[in-house]
Amino acid sequence: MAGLQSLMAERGLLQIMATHSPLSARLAEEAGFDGLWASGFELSALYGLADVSLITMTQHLEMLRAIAARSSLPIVADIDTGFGNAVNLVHAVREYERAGAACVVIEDKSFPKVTSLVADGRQDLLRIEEFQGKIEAACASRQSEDFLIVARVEALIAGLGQAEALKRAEAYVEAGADMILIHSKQKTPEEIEAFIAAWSGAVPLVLVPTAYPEMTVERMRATGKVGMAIWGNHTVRAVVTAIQDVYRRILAEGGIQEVDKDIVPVGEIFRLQDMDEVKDIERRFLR
Ligand code: SPV
Ligand code: MG
Repeated sequence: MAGLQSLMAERGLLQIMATHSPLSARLAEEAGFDGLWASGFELSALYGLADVSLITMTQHLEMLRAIAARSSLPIVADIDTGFGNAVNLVHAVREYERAGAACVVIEDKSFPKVTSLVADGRQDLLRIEEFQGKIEAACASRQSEDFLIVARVEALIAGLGQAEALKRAEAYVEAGADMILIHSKQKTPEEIEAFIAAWSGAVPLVLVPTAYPEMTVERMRATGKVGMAIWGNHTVRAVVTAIQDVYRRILAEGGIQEVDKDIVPVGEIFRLQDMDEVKDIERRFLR
């Protein structure tokens, strides 16, 4: 599998789709995305839980391994705060690299964290030096240079302003980060565009434009400084939209007779489960 650096060199901006399951990963690959975002928010939602460090590393890793087994796309692993301090992070980096991730994204919040996009969420950041230590530890504990360490700057989310965000991003690059994920929850792209304009371009940026959807692929490409766009929670939101609609209709329409034509046939699920291969194995080897 090509590393993310070489994919970026070849394709420019990579589009990375959120995933919470092997099934959604497979659909993202078939749709043509460049990579997968193993999102903590999506997996938390799958468990019906808030994204506040309740999901354990083991749960997240287990899902990532299952995803890696069913998709050949590079996986960008959202490891939140790294599950603790530099000691926990070293262990996490080793485990995620071994599990088949292409990259880890580590955010500069304290553990336990609060999800970034919620209004009035508690957003406590680590001291810059402490997070630099974590980034250095992460870089020192990877096996391959192709395994990217992405530092996620939450200063804008915490309302600390551009100067603090830039100071942190520069400090994290100095500590060895391969890319900077700069996150914002403003409803329009201006805050992020101001950051991008001020960014030296020492390493490429990663954006998660969930809160500011007018930030199109074209607009990100035009900056020349964005290496990855993460569509952060569009899989779980699409799933919830579809489920709510079908459930409502089955009750309102008195059965499944109307929705049947509007949802994929069972055969499509068989295809995604590789049932043809199962039949082939049975034909050849069951005696
Ligand atoms: C996630 O998808 O888990 C993220 C992105 O970290 S966000 O929830 O928008 O902060
Ligand atoms: Mg997350």
